Amino acid sequence: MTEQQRVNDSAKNQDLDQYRVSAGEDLTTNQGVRVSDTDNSLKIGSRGPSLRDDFHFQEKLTHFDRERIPERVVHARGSGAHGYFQAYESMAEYTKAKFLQDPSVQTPVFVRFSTVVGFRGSADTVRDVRGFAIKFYTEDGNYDMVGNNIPVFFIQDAIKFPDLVHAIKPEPHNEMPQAAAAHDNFWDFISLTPEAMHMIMWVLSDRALPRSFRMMQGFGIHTFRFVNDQGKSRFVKFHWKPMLGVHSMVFDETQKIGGKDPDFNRRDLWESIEKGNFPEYELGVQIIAEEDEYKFDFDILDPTKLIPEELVPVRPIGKMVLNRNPDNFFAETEQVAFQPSNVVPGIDFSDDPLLQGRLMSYHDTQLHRLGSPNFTELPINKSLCPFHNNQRDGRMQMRIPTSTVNYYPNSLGGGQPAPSETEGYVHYPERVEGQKVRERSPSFKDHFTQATLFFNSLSMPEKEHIVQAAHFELGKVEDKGVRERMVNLFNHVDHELAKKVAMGIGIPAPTQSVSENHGKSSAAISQENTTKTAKGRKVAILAADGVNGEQVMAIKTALQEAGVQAEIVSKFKGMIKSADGQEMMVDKTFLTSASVLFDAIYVPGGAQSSEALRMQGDAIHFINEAFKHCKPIAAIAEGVELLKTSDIKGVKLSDSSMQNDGGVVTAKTQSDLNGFAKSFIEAIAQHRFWMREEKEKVPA
Ligand code: HDE
Repeated sequence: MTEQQRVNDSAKNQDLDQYRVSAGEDLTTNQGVRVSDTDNSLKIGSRGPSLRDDFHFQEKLTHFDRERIPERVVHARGSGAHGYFQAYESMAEYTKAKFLQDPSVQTPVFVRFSTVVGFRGSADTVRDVRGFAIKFYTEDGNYDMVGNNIPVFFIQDAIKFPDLVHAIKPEPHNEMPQAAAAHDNFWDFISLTPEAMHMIMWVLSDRALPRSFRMMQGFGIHTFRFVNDQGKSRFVKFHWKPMLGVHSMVFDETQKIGGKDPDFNRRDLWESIEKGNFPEYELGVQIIAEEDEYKFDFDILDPTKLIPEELVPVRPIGKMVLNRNPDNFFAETEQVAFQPSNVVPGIDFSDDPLLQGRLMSYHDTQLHRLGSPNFTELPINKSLCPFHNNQRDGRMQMRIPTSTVNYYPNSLGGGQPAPSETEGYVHYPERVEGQKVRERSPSFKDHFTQATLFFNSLSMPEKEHIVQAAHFELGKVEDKGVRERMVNLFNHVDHELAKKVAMGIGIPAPTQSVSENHGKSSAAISQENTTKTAKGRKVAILAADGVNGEQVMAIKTALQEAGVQAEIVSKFKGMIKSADGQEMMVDKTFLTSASVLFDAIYVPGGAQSSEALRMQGDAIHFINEAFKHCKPIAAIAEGVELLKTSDIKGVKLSDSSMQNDGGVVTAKTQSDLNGFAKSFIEAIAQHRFWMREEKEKVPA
């Protein structure tokens, strides 16, 4: 079966088909009455007052007046995609979840990626956590895995969530800043909430600036349970690993993209799917036996902790492929309603107090947002398997229940619908005892060991990015007391880190460390250790009339073969003519694009082209900026001469044979175009050349 057939064959796709409507031919009212004129309201005389008789005008405006629903209180900005999940092998030993039994079964999924803090129209590339929510339409009902791209959370108890969100959202008096944590209220709250420090380290790291939704991890965060058909339970943590590796951008770049293309991540997801470059993620699990619940030096119910992969390896159990864009943003991506409480037999909850609160909050928020308990009947939310119960009426009931009884038990309806003795969901009969208390477990008290573990696990450039991010975030905090308290908290994580942070935010460096750094690390945490591939990247080819056609086409073809998209960027849209007379289409101009929207740049030769670009400040800026952001740059022949006129420093440019110095691949001649392309593609796979950051910065 081809991928396209598979997409069309998906059970959910077929299910959605009954709801799809085309634009139609004749314009009608919502009652189906054909409309004769939709541009002029009904009036007495062409300059006279409008008439109440104009039912079309009234319907058109009143519908328009009600077109907005409350945006999500968090995760308002999101992008969705359809796809499927397929298990690698049967997981029957661990769980009876039907979608994890048979490796030949493809379970339809709908995924929504999101930022957390910004409003629905905010920029994609802000420093923030990303939501990673999946609805599995399984044969046993819908299962929602509502996770994030960071494996831990800010707080340990759901009762603090409104405070956290109030603090991070724009301030209440002036509604500033938008989609940013860099303000007094947030850091005030954090400086008084030491349990957040592990999460804060992740949020200040490159993880909060994903290059693409296709290149970020997902985590269930909480500990859940797998339960098999014998009723045996094991604890489980969920991980999604992107097949393209985990990659990020630099903060300066993301801030610029916020203006150049606020839809950057959404567009990337959409275009990749349209082009058939389907995003893929592997689902992995960490499984912990019940008897091992207490064997760690942290509590597995504490959502501010991860389980290092060195202690419990992640076992890959299946793959998710996203292969279809939604037909309609509102009907699907906006109306989709995720709930961590949507589980299927074989998956159960733990007593994590953050998870426990979420089990209530999501249902509540959907009732508010979508306005009726019948939101489960919206096409995107409807389970693929039938559902029957006596919860019937309420706003916008879409179905027509035909049974004359609506209660249980009944005899008049043949006793149906009746609970299923064999297939019904049975909650894991966990034994619990204790007194009612408002307390935090003493096992939740250590807030710094894993924050330090995270910091220790990073490469030098990643550590440096944390310091810079802290300088930015806390640099925007007016209140000195808040900044002092934050330095104190960083001092609990790592003394050297605290000193560096203090230096940039006008606070005296702490003179003593609070506790010795334990020196432990976990390799899986650093993005340096991720999959590295050129696949899925985007390259700008800078060119003007007189460019060397062969040098453009040969490299473009090689890039495409490696799964890299290449676009010609020039001064004007339209066509340029190469030195050998080929007409080449310009994809973007220096006005409609920017280096920040590409992963790498290539400057082919051609004396006339090189000279024209030299005279264009925008072209030179393009090169400087890409260099500043540590991106691979390739140039050949006269293209190398152009690089020499830019501000890039500290790398050797070829005067004879081909060379790659710190991600700048240059060749004086085109004697080995294949080798040149290979070297450039290897550089693209490296993603960034951080050593440039240690040197003097290029102005851009
Ligand atoms: Fe959410 N969260 N959350 N959250 N969350 C919502 O539900 C909430 C938390 C996450 O694309 C809301 O439908 C509480 C952790 C995602 O539609 C709301 C707590 C994690 C999405 C809500 C948390 C998440 C949401 C707002 C503290 C990662 C977007 C709109 C206990 C495991 C789903 C909505 C989408 C959305 C409540 C913390 C992930 C208000 C009370 C931890 C991915 O119900």
